[in-house]
Parts: sequence; structure tokens; C-alpha cells
Amino acid sequence: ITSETAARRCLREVLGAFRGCVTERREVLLEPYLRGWRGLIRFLHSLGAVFSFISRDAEAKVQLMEGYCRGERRERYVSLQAMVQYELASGVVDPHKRSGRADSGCRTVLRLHRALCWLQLFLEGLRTAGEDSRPSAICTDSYNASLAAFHPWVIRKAATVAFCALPPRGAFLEAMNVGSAEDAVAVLGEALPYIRDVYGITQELFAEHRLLDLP
Ligand code: 1PW
Repeated sequence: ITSETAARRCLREVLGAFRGCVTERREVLLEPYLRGWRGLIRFLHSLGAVFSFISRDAEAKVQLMEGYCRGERRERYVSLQAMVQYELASGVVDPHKRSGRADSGCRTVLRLHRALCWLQLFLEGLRTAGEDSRPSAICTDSYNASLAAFHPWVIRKAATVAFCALPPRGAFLEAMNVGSAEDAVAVLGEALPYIRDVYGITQELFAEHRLLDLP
């Protein structure tokens, strides 16, 4: 399988997955959420080895969550809503404690959720910026406006260095492999509302249960 087909396949996967996340009752299904993340990570890999540092942590978190989705308590991890309810009721997470389990579903999803905010800003920037804009600059700005606040200095430094290796706009949109640059921009426009929706529901759910600061 060439990296081209891998990228094409994964982008379709990402779009389809985030679209399929939200149910009629506005629940966020974990399985397609993680499938969306898998696609994003694969797309990152197709951009080059510099990004493996960025994707490694997300990958580990996705893998941990996949374990819960397949494990003994899998019915508790069908949706984010079910997970929050279960982990709060069973004491796996406690919003009033300053320390907590590093492997809870809630704190793990919270990290992915924060990264999704960055992704959303980045893709939105990419979509609306002019032809001579640089993805590396857009990526750095979106990161600084979101995820960077949760990262220590070393990680911020390393992330910013990796972003410099992002290809220029034309090549980046081409790597998405959905046709011309205009086609790619259109695909971003189609996909973003779904990602935004998933982000918004998750944010509200975590805020409601005071889980936005889980250590
Ligand atoms: C173009 C597609 C972009 C999507 C990739 C998003 C991946 C974001 C991951 C950034 C990770 C930087 C290095 C890891 C930092 C962790 O310390 C941090 N994890 C995240 C996801 O922010 C916090 O996790 P921790 O240490 O509390 O378990």
C-alpha cells in the first residue's frame, strides 16, 4: 500500500468517523471517535517521521481507550456519556481530588478532546487562509491558542520544532489526497462542522460534571 492510498483512505475514515460519532440523542459514540483519531494519526504518519513524536502520545491514549471498548466493561464505554456516568459512580474519577488515576477513560479522553480543539482551529485556519499562507505558521498559532496551555515547556518546544517540518500549503492539501487544493478545502469545510459538534458536546459534558481539570 503506497502512502498516497493510505492518506486517501485515512482521510475518508476520519470524515466518516466523526460524522458517525453523534447519535440522535446527542451522545458521542466512542468507537467511531477512536476510529477518527486512528485516521488522524495515520494521516500524521503519512506527513513524515518528524510527527511520530506528536502522534505517539495520542496513539497510546487511543490504544488505552480501545482496550476499554473491548474489555469486560465495554457496555460502560459505548459512549462518552456512559463512560462519564460509570467512572464517576464507581469512583474511578473524582472531580474533587487533586490526584487521580492516570488511566481513567475520562482523563484520557480529556487529553484527546483538548487536542481536538487544536486540530479544529488548525483545519479551520488552513481552510480559510490565503494561498500563500504557511501550514506551519497556522499550526503553531492554533497550538499556542489552545493545547499549548496544557503542556510544559519542553513539549511546547518540541512540538513547535516539529510544526516547522509541515509541508507548504499546496503539498499539504495534496497529501490529503482528495483532488485539487480547492477540493481539499471543500472537504475541510464539509468535515469541520462534524468535528466541531463532537467537540462541543464533549466540552459541555465534561463541564457539567466538572471534569475539565482532571489531573
Ligand atoms: C494534522 C493532525 C493533527 C492531529 C494530531 C494531534 C495529536 C496531539 C498530541 C500532542 C502531543 C504532544 C506530546 C504529548 C503530550 C502529553 O503530555 C499530553 N498529551 C496531549 C494529547 O496533549 C498530556 O498527556 P498526559 O501527559 O497528561 O498523559
